[in-house]
Amino acid sequence: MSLNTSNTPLCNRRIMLQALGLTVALPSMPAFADKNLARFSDGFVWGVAASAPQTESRAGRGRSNWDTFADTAGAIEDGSTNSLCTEFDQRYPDDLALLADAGIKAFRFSISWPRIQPDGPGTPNVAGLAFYDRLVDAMLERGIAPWPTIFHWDVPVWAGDFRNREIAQHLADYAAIVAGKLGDRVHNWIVLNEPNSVALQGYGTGVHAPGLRSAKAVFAAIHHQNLGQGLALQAMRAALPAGRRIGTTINVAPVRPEGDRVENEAAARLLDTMWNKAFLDPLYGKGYPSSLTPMLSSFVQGGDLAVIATKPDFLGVNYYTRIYARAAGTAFGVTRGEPPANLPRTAYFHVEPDGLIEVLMRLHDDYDAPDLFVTETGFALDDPPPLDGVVEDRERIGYLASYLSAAHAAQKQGARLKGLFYWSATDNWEWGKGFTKKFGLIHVDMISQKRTPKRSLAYYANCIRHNAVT
Ligand code: IFM
Repeated sequence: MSLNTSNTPLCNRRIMLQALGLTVALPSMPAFADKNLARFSDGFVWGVAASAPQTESRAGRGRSNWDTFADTAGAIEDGSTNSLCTEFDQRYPDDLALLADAGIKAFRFSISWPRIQPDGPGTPNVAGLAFYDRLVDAMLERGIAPWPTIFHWDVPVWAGDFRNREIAQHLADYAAIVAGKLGDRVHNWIVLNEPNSVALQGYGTGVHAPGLRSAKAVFAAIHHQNLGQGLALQAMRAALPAGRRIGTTINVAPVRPEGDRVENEAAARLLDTMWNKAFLDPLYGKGYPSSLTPMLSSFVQGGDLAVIATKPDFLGVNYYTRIYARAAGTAFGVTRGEPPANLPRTAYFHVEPDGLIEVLMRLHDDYDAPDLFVTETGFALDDPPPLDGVVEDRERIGYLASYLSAAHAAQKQGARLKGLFYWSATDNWEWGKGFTKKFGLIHVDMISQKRTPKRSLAYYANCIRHNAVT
């Protein structure tokens, strides 16, 4: 089945998105008169996001779980590996210059754990820390606030995996080292990225590292990531100067039943519990959902839930699309179903801007109205090749406008939304999909490593200038 929507006329998509109650400006249309712009609150943080294992090369770091996975025949869709990615570790000055020119105010990147502790726990790699030192300084020099994520999925091989409880303390020790080194200049931190993706896709469906397919391993990975999150947050608070903010990021998705089969409704409730509530509920002091207790009880020790409930200063939300659930004879009784056929689709996910309002309001209503940042949202498209120094990605602009409008609508409805980071700064290595999915505001030719800005970067720059959806 083709996921390409490039044949859908822009005007049809605009009508469809307007039907969802969202204001959409497509690039071919004149911008709203200034007074009508949907403005965000003052101080709204406009950023871009990326991660070390998707952009940095392997040079100068230890081996990771994702190296092992990527080197396994057949694991990566296009047969690529992560050995070079976008060579961000060498080329970051060029990337930062393009982002600074566009007025990007914040860069969410991740620290590579195997670069800091290549061979084992304890003493860190001086050269690895020095690299992030330079990177942070390079951002600050260009007026870009660094927003590091401590753990964006790359585990050093020596640390094992999340079936084992010890990894939680290893993660906290590593987090404290990084916070101690960069905390004088870095004001905002994110501990984990999407522990739900790691648990379900890495330990359940096996499409991500470490490639396991085991229900028991999923529950171990849920609990040991939650525990590592709490321990790391405590260790970082102790290592950082006062006033620093530490959040954590979860990929929060509304889960809907596929079609109208009644058994899919229970499947959707179960998937919502595992995907969203297994992480959010204990983080906000509600403990684990009771339906999961039997599967988690062998992993939970006295005091764990109090550690996990260490409250972050903000919650990072990655939102791309809703998830559809279908009842199935799998170990979990549920599998991922198909979205309604009429939804527009990018080259990867389908497009549901109103789901972002749903997510942000749910977090506001159910989890103590936390400060929220959309730490990722973005669109993989089959972009045209660069022509005369630019990539004309008009479709991305339309989708981005609709998601920004949704974020704005949630802010108007009371969600304490403080910023948004587009995924991703550049095209990069999309895990098991290799280089086939291109999310960037900047095109990267993966052979020559040449960077070319896309039209969407200029669009995003314009939104930043007006602090509004334009
Ligand atoms: O590329 C990923 C990122 O690493 C985590 N969130 C989803 C993105 C797109 O699939």
